[in-house]
Amino acid sequence: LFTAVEMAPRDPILGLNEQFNADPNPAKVNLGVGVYFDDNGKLPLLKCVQEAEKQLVDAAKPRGYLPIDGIAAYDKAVQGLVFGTDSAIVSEGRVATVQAVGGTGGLKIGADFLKRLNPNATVLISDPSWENHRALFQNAGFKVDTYPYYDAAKRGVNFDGMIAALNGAPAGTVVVLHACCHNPTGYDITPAQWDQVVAAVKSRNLVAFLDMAYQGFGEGIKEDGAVIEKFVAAGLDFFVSTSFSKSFSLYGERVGGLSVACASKDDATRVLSQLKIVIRTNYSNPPTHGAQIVATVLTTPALRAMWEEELAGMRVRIKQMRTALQDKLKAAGVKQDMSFITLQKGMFSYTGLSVEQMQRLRGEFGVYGVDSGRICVAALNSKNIDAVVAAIAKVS
Ligand code: PLP
Ligand code: TYF
Repeated sequence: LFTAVEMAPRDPILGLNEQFNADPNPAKVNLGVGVYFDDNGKLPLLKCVQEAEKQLVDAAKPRGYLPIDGIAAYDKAVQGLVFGTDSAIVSEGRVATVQAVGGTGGLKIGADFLKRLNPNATVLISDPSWENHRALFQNAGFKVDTYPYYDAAKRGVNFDGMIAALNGAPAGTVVVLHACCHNPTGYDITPAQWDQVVAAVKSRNLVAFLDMAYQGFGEGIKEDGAVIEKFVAAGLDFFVSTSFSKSFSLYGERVGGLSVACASKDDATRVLSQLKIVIRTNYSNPPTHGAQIVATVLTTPALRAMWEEELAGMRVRIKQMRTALQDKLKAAGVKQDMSFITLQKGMFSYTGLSVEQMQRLRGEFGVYGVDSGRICVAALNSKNIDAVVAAIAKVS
């Protein structure tokens, strides 16, 4: 049965992790995978999470099956975060939200539902995009193409190319958009450019699928979610996937969601019923623990305040690392203009370094980034930054 099974390629980013773990170099630094580490290089366990977990353990609740769409209080909290608790679309019941197995699970539920709804649509992802977008939508049965995004020469977004691609896309095309903190480049579009994207989606009858994996890592929870309001204000039906992997440092708990913004409560009710079929036929119902932590934190004012502060702490530390990286590279004699580092948002920086330079960083200095030139700024800290800067200066 299995003799003809071909060896599948490794995920380029997760594969890099394996290579890092196997490297005996004691000075090695992992800037590959998109994970936030604190200044001691440790994966944080947030205080708000520990506090919520204590409460949950003390309550010693039995573990029955959750509803197919997850914990109701969790879904409501996700809606509040994404659309605003007081928004009309939420109070009118026009959003269908389900708990999902991470942000990836949210994308996959949405992709499977869209495939039933719109089977011949093409999916457009940014060029470049998160490694998994293409494979996920392809495996859901879609043809996946790209819209221009990164302009290497300009060190920024090729917005003219992006908007032209959207304006040239046939009706029904699904457009996957990074709501904030673009992965892998770190370059976001401006609010005025978002207005143009919303207008193109509307006039061309496209389907927007917003991937929000880094809410709170750019400028703030509300600021990073502002783009959602623009799609709502335009009266569009659209999809939003949410991930709490990074913002709660709950990677392995797989906590995420999918929200579908609808024109009416009646639409939302029918959409929800279909999302539940997708879930039921995939994994029946979601796991309890992670979502219960997030629901507890988001609905308990003191814990929520604690979370917002801890999230702000992560955001501020990343920004400090960006400034330090930029300044130190200059001080180390790197001639190129590195001011783009502090213009980028979120966990990643496209450094503009070539494949050869990235490979030298890895081979000669044990500094692991992705071949594309992407480094995870959230893995820099006051102890490893000088070694990273010295290595980059040597290959520049
Ligand atoms: N979307 C983007 C853009 C990401 O960078 C990630 C990162 O992991 C995800 C989705 C998936 O999130 P999760 O780990 O919650 O599945
Ligand atoms: O881009 C990253 O590094 C993160 C983590 O298949 C990740 O989003 C990478 C690859 C993958 C799943 C998660």
